[in-house]
Amino acid sequence: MEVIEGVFGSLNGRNVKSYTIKTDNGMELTCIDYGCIITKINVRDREGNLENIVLGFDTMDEYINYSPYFGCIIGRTAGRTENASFELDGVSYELPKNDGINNLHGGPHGFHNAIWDSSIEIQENEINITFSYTSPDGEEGFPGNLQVTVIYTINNANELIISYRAKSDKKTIVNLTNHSYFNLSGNLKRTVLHHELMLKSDGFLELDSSLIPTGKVLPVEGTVFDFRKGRQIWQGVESEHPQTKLVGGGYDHPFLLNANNQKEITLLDRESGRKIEIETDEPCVVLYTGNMLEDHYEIRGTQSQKHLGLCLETQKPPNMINHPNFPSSVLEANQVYRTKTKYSFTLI
Ligand code: G6D
Repeated sequence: MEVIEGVFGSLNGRNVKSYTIKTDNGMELTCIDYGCIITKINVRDREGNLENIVLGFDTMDEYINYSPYFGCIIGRTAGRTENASFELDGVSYELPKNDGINNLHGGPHGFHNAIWDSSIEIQENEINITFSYTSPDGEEGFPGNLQVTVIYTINNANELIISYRAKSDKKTIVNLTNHSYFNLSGNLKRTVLHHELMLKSDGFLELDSSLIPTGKVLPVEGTVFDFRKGRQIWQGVESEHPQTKLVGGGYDHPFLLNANNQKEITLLDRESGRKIEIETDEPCVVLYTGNMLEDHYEIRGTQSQKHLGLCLETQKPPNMINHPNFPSSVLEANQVYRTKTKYSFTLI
């Protein structure tokens, strides 16, 4: 395996480091310590063409000016928090209202635009990039000094494993994810409308008009939300289902996973032959099909547009902080938060 370290740019006088990892089997991944952003993943198609399969930029200015969370780590909390507030043990905490009256993805100064400390460990068949960040008590309204570690492991099996660990000195809430937008066509030749997704999920969370989960689980049976046997994305984009129309034509929904670490998520593109298999220990994955991607900027020469990429954000159900029916995002003082998601890049 090969590693190239470099300087991607700078922010407020601090250099932003980049790491490019090349496996012995044709996969390349570049990430930076600003938001732990994955800026590029190159994998081969069935003809052997090595092309990029994620939405990303090559300059800090583009990330700062245009990026809707391309490739970054989201925290302290993925998704929307209703009324930008939550209560723990009778104490109410107020978060920034950066999505109408709600909080989105931990606020405007969340983990996505922090510069993390980073280090690299090189082994024969895998490379570990460790990002660490201390979120001070009260940052973006969250209680507790939270120490976070995210490790990107890239190995010669062409896998990316993201391991999350966090610990707080006070009771708080934590719900981390990676917000990469995938497009398996290669160098954004096509949208994701004809990508095929398989999800082992019998139910998804209904959203209200401000995209907050209502707490109601809707069965996928007989709807365009049924991905159990595979489905192409355009079917949801063109659907008249009130929930697909609510989110701008497509999906932006948390799906409850029936299983963990059993190839529960598969995304494939038959034209290129590329496939990603995702396994996680998280109870939920948010499928977001880029319904709100804007078109006033280019991505490496391709005009941005709706459905140019899709996200599969493994996490706990958003906004379910103390809900009796769902896994909670509450983290007790000195409890260790630990989750892991594996992405395997292969061919059909
Ligand atoms: C939109 O509703 C979606 C979110 O799910 C997504 O994370 C964001 O765009 C980038 O707000």
